Amino acid sequence: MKNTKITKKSIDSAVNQALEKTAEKGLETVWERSELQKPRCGFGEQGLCCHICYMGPCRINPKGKKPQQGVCGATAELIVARNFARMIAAGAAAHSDHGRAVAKTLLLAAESPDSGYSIKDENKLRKIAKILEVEVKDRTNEEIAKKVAEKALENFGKQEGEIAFIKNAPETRQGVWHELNIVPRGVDREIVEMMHRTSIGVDQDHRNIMLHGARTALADGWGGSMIATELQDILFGTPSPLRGQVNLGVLSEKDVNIVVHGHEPVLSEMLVHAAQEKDLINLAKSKGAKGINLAGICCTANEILIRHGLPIAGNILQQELAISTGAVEAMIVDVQCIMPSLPEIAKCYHTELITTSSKGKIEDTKYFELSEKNALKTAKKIVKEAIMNFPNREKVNIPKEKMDLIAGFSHEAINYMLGGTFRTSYVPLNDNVVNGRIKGVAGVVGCCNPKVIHDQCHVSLVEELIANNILVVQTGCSAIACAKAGFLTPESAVKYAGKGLSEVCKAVGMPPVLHSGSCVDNSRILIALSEMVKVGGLGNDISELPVAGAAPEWMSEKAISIGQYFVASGVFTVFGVGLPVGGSEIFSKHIFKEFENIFGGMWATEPDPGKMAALIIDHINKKREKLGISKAKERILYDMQMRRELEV
Ligand code: SF4
Ligand code: MSK
Repeated sequence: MKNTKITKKSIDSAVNQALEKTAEKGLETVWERSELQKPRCGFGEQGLCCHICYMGPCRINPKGKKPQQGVCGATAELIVARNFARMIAAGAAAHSDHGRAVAKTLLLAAESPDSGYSIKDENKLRKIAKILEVEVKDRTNEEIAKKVAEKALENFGKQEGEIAFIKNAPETRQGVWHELNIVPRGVDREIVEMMHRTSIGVDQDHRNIMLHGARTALADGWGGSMIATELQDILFGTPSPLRGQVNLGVLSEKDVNIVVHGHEPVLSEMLVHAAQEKDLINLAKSKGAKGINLAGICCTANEILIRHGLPIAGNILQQELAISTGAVEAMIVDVQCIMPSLPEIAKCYHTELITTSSKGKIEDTKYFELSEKNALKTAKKIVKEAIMNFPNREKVNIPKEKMDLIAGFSHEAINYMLGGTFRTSYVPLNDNVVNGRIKGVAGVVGCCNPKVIHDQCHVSLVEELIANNILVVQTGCSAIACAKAGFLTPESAVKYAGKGLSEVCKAVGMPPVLHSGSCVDNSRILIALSEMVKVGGLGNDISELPVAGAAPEWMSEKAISIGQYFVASGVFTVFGVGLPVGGSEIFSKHIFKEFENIFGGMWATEPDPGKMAALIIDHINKKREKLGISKAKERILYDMQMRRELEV
C-alpha cells in the first residue's frame, strides 16, 4: 500500500510505479508537462488576463500599480467576473450537450427498436413523464418515451418560461430563484446570453454578471445534467449498488483490454454489449487471448461501473498511464477530458487510439463514426479492431494495485437502502442527522490536477469528513480516487468512519462514502438534497441543511459550473487547488461572502485538505446549531503522519 518515494506525484503507488516506467522510456506525461509550465502566468492564475477582444490581451497589475484597467477600461473585478462567468458557460455547455445527445438517443430508442437502444427503466420513464407533463394513459412505453424525449429536447431551445426539472427543487428554493429572476428559461438560451453579456462592452457590473452566471449554472445542474442523468437511467437502467474493482491492476495480462474513456454512455453501453458477443469472444480466443476485458477511465468508467460493475482503470490523470502498461489494445474515446497527448504516447505502444464523436476528433487516429443510429454495429467493429491488435502486444507492465468497491448509489437506491422495500424514504437519513449519528452530508466531487499530489486532497478530505460522522456522496474522478483508497466498501465504515456514521452504515450495510456516478450525476445530489428538505425536520430549504460541497482537485470548466449550481442551490462549496478569482478582492468578497445573503450558499477556496475539512465541519455545525440539533462538535483533524498512512 505504501509508497516510499520522496518525489511522489501521487498517493497511489500504481501511478508512481507507472511513472517510473514512463521516465525510463523517456516519455512525457501530464506531470512532466505540468512542471514545464512553471512558473505559471500569475495574471492567468488570478483571473486577471483578458483576451476577449484584440485591443488586448490586457492584464491588471495585482500589486496596485498601473495598469489597473484594460484598454477598454475594464477593471479587475469586471475581468475576473467575465472570465469566471465564461467558465460557467463552457462547463454548462459541455454537460448540456451531453444531455442533448442522450435525449436524441431516447428519441431513437422510441422510434427505431432495431437501433440497439431500448427502454430499461419503465418506472423512471413514467416518473419523468409526469414531471414533463407527458400523458401516459393508454400509451406504450415507446410512445411515452418519444414524447418524453421531445419534451426534454424542448428544454434546450426554449426561449421563455422555465426549464422543467426546476420543479424538482424545494418550493422555498424555487422562491429564491423567482425573486432573483434567475430561473433558467432554456438551457441554450442562458449559455448564449452568458457569452453575449461577457463579450466586450456589454454587462459591466460583476454582480449582474454573476446573477446570470447562477442562471446559466442552474440551467446545467437542474437542466442539461439532470436531463442527461434521468434519461440515461430510462435508457440504460437506474443504478443500484453493485460490486466493482478499480485501479490499473484491473487491466488483464491475458485478455484483450479495451479501455473506454470520455463521458457519454451512449457509446460505452454499446461497447458493453459488443464485448459480450460470443463471436467476438471466440475471435479473441483465436488470437491467443483468454477473452475481452472492458475497462474505463474518467466518467465513462463511472457510467459502466454503476450500471454493469465493470472495472475502472483510473481517473483522469491515469489515462496516459493505462496506455503505458503496454496492455491496452484499444482506447476508445468520445468527448471531454481526453488529453491531446494520447496519440503521442499511444505511438510508443501498440495501442490503437480510436475516436468516435464528430465533435471530438484527434489527428492521426482511427475514427469510427458512432452515430446513435449505427452504434451497435460500429461498437462491434471497434471491438474487432482491438482484438486484431492483440497479437501486436509486446512487453506488458501492469501495476498490481486494484481495490474492491461498491458503487451505484442513485437517489432511488439511497431511498431504498435506507427505507427498505415498503418504506422507501429519506426519513431514516434525516432522523440520523437529527439524532446526530450523522452530522451532515458532503458532496465531494470533481477532477484531479497535477498542480497538487494526485488523489491526496480527495482522500485526506474524505477521510476527515467520515471520521467526523459526515456521510460523503461522490461522483467523477474524486469517487475514483476514494475508491482506490478503499473507502467505498461497507467494511471501511468500521475502519474509517466515526462511531455514529459507522453504526448507521453497519445497520444498513452501506459504505460511508457513496458513489453516485459521473459528473452529470451531480444532479442526483441535487435531488437527494431536495428530498431531505421535503421529508422534513431539517429546515425548509437546501440552504438550511447541514450539508456542503467540495471539489478538492478540480481543473475543468465543468467543475466551475457544478460549483456555481451548488452555490446557487444554497450549498456552501469549497474548491481546492485555488480559484482564478484572487486578482480581485471585490469579486472574491462577492462570491465568498455576499453570495450567502443572495443564495444562502457561497464559494470558498482552500488548498489544504485538513483546513478544507475544518471549513466544512464548522459550516455543518453552524447549520446544526441553527436547526437546534447541535450537540457535540468535536473534530478529528489528521496530522501529516496520519495522512501519509492513507497511501494506496
Ligand atoms: Fe482588453 Fe477590454 Fe479587450 Fe479585454 S475587452 S482584451 S480588457 S480591451
Ligand atoms: S471526468 S470533468 S476530470 S471529474 Fe468527468 Fe474527471 Fe473532472 Fe473530467
